[in-house]
Amino acid sequence: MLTLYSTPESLYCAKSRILLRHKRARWREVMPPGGCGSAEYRKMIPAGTMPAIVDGDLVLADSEAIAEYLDEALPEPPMLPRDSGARAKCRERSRFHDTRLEPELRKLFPHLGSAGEGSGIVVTQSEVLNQRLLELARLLESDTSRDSAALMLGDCGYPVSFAWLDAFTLPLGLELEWPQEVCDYREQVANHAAVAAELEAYRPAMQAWIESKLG
Ligand SMILES: N[C@@H](CCC(=O)N[C@@H](CS)C(=O)NCC(=O)O)C(=O)O
Repeated sequence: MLTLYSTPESLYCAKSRILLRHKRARWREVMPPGGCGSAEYRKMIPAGTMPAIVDGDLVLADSEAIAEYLDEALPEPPMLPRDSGARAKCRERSRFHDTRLEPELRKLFPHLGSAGEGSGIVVTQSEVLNQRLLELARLLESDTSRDSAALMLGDCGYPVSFAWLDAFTLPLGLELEWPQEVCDYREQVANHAAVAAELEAYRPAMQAWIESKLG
């Protein structure tokens, strides 16, 4: 059985679990030995990041590398389109999440409990995140190859990042404007059983983390 190294509140582990659930995979979850980033964990995973998987002899980190591997190892249902152009657009959507949207959300994590409405970081990140949401809207709008009924590899990071944005809005006083395209996309993705199940399981861990920071 596949092993997933994870912690309950890790956003990228939730991304991997959405994929595992959609593929109806069997897996077990363990915490990184010695904790995330520990010397012990780094002996196995040089970057020290989660998620990481062990599948037989294969030890693999990075949610995107894991997603591509799982889509090949567990081909049903396919989570990359057949057409090469559509496949590339799907990967572009995935990378937009990992390299453009989530890193801006991540900048808020250290400020929960200390920053609030109107503080510099919140004003700056509200602006940047609104820009990213607009860019995502344009990306979705211009992608005529996307099958809005199917859950694809490029969709798996978004539900959890959207949930974090919601959860941060009140305590931090974030001022977000959600473009209609993004709202529609969010609803389409959330309708998949794998996403709904992961969000239901993940939200308590996310809330517990937030409450631990708010004190
Ligand atoms: N690009 C990586 C990012 C993974 C990542 O940053 N994971 C966080 C947890 S959500 C982590 O391991 N943080 C601890 C660290 O960077 O040492 C991926 O997609 O797997």
